[in-house]
Amino acid sequence: MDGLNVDYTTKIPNNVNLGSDRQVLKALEGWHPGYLDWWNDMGPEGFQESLVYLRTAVSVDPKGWAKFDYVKMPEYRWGILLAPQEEGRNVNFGEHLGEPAWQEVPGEYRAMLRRLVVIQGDTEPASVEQQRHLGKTAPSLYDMRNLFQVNVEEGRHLWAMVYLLQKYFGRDGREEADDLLRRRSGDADAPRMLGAFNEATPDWLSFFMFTFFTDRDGKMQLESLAQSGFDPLSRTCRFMLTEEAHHMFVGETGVGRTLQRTCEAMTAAGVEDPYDKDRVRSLGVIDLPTIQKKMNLHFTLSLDLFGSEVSTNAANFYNSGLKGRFQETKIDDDHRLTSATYPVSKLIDGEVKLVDEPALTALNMRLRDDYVADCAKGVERWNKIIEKSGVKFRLELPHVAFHRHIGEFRDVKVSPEGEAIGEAEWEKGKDQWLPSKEDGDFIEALMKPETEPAKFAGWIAPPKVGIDNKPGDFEYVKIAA
Ligand code: BYC
Ligand code: FE
Ligand code: FE
Repeated sequence: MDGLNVDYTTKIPNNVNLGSDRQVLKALEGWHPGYLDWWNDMGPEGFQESLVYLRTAVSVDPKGWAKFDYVKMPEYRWGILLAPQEEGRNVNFGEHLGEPAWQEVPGEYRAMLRRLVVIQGDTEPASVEQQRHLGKTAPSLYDMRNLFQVNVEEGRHLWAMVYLLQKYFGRDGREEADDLLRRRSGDADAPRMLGAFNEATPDWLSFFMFTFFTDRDGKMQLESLAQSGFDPLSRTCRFMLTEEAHHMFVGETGVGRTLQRTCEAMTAAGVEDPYDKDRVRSLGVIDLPTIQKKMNLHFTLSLDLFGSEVSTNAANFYNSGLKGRFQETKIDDDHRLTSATYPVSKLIDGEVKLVDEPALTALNMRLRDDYVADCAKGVERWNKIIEKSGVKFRLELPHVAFHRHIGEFRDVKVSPEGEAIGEAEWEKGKDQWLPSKEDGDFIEALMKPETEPAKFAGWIAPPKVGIDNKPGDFEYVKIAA
């Protein structure tokens, strides 16, 4: 049964032959109740009894894995789904280049690999925790369904990492799996591991920015881990990436629809100046400069997720064959990087400059560059929406040195244009560059739920097409009284 179709006869749906892997099945079944407790406590608040039109994977075949139906979220069949094993797959980079990919954990890399799996696993439940209050302010049933789809899939991503921990890391793997349910986003004593996953996601514009920018870090990291010489990790990440695409779709179209609605309202009311905040806001839509500020915040929080520009951890991950580069196998070089260099941005005499560093230690920087290029394409698609409406405004990604907490720029204040500035200038500018308390209050006041089919809150345009080709008045969530 290790293959395309998913076995639904065991309690935990899977395509990894859990039925004949009793020990791992038992460990997972032992973890399951704690997971459900966590989901009920920390998952979408107020909607656990509602019927949600969700897709569930029934096969990992690219054409057939999505099946849509109404389910109550706690009854969603979270499964263990790996992309099919590729015959004769090798380690494709680092010291072990050309050796057969590992089906078991190489002893010497055990600790490093476990750490990577735990960090990846930790982000998944964290995002569910961050988003748990959003159901109550959903701008439509369509959006509510998308939120819940993202949430159950992040839950499944946690299962994916827990499977690796329990199958390949024995006792300490089981302890790590328990700890993944113990930490909490934003908790003072037991926070989630990475910075961005302890931030609040207070409103729907944040949610859309998060799924655009932070889930896109997820995409880049999963792409790098999908290159792993540890084959089970690679296969798991390859399947997770198929789900990730929908998360980024939710973010991109969510922001796009917000922009569209703002521009439509401005045009209809004859407001030409996008900076005339009071008039734009009086139309019940989010002014474009505020959307830019939200973008600045979520972009920079996500840049921090790439770690330091120069990192020996990253070099070690690569040398060991555990974590590759974005699209490693498509890159035309030696895949060892023993003598190559890569330009890294650094602060020198108050100016941001590119300095060549050994390519091995610059891998975080390289992945971040690939990420920024991917983000920039999405931002241009947003700009097209604004342009088409005739409104004169452009969104721009801020400089990578702006508002950073990790790496080269964490101790300096830099403007969105990339100029090093003093504390006083920062204080003066920050409310124009990042969402202020007042911006947050305004957006919060707009977040009135819309729960009637076919209706949308006034600050966001309806989508062009429904999910699963459903008509506009489809009841995506049947809210339990
Ligand atoms: N916050 O050499 P450095 C996703 C720590 S998102 C706090 O600079 P390294 C998702 C670091 O751990 C993808 N701490 O960095 C999205 C290290 O600590 P130790 C998640 C940080 O290790 C949306 C020290 O600083 N997956 O899937 O090269 C919804 C020095 O580290 C941070 C992964 O990240 C931070 N931001 O790179 C749901 C993939 N950054 O060792 C899900 C796995 C660094 O001194 N993780 N530190 O104690 C990795 O590959 C790496 O751990 C990182 C950091 C890229 C995150
Ligand atoms: Fe995920
Ligand atoms: Fe995601």
